[in-house]
Amino acid sequence: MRTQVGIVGAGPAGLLLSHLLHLRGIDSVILELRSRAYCESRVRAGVLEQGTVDILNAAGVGDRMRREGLPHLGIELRYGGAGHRIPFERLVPGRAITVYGQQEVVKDLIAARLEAGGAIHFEVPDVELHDLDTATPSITFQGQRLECDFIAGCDGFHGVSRPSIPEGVLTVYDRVYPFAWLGILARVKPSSEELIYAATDDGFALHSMRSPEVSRFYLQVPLDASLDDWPDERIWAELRNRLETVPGFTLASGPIMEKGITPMRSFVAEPMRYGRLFLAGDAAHIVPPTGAKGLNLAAADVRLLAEAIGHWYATGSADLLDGYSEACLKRVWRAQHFSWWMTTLLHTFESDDAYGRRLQRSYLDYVTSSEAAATTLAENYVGLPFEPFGTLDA
Ligand code: RFL
Ligand code: PHB
Repeated sequence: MRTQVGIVGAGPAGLLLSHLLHLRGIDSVILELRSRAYCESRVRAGVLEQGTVDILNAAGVGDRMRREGLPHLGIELRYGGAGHRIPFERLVPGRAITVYGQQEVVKDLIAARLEAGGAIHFEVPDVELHDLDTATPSITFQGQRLECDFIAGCDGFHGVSRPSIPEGVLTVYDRVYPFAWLGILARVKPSSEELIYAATDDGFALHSMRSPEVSRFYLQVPLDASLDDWPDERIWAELRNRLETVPGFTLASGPIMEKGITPMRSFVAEPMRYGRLFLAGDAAHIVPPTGAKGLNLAAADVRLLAEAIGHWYATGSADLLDGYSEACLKRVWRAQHFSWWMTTLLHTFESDDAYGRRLQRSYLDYVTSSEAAATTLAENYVGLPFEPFGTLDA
């Protein structure tokens, strides 16, 4: 088998890349470990930056997102017995976020790829990458060989692409946090119109949503927490404890449809390239979800990768391919800092002494009282504008 771009992974990065390449007349084949049903039901991110919404709309896959997505013009920071709104409409006029589940983005992209005759192979277990430092890289799986001009490693943090790069090529930067997030999806009307990021002495909680009937919540839990320790009643009690901290707010509960625990980690591998293999999305970098940046970074990476590969086919020049990693990493590091900062601002660190807790409180007070500090949060949260790259405008 032969294709122009072999893509490992049918998450948001791989699917969107395949679609953006298709719009440029470039052929690709996606190889995915899991089933289509699994990919379409994996509950993860929910917050799309303005730039991500723009990419999906420009690519013609934004119809359902425009109908069902929930545009938000602010978030609430809740601590010390009061709520403080960060008003995007005043601080970053014209920019907003859209709450639309990652699995809905994945469904829309899979549908668009299949409708356009795109090749996605699901349930492919034994992908291996070969000859990455030559002009004829290839992928083998289930006794078959896929020959490519380029390979895109879009297979997430635990995929095969990054480990296929020889030892010594990548520099890895990472930080592991001493807690995890327990996330639930519940069939209940959201108790708030906007997302609530709540910092309490008992830990962080987040109130998010997916639709007028479905809410999404997260609780900071110990790193070694197990779902067995968290029956539904305990989850609701702890959510009430951390969210019902302002006068007049009561949290509605309902049947829990999904539960999961995610450790929190920051990670970057540089450069995001080895020969003809290009890494994109979680395969190259992950952030703790407090800043809601992971999916958005994946979309920003493949926007540049599609442009760089398109430029190579159109002109024969490798200039943009050579600039890909550096261009991505600039945005990646800004998001790394913002995600670390939001995590540090809002979580309880057992290692913190009383002095550390007072510093945290002082910074929260600053962010919620200073226009300058609130603008810093707002412009990072809604997503900084793209920089020019090739023919792509800012
Ligand atoms: P994905 O989505 O992990 O997709 C990788 C795909 O590769 C497949 N794969 C393989 N395929 C073939 N062969 C192999 N050997 C393979 N190994 C793996 C996998 O099955 C999968 O289908 O990576 P991608 O495309 O880079 O997308 C990244 C995002 O999924 C991720 O960054 C976000 O979900 C992070 N994230 C959030 N990001 C946001 O922008 N906003 C948010 O609000 C947000 N909230 C979150 C999050 C992630 C969370 N978890 C569970 C990690 C909330 C949570 C709780
Ligand atoms: C979500 O709705 O899943 C979500 C929202 C905001 C975050 C992380 C996750 O920071």
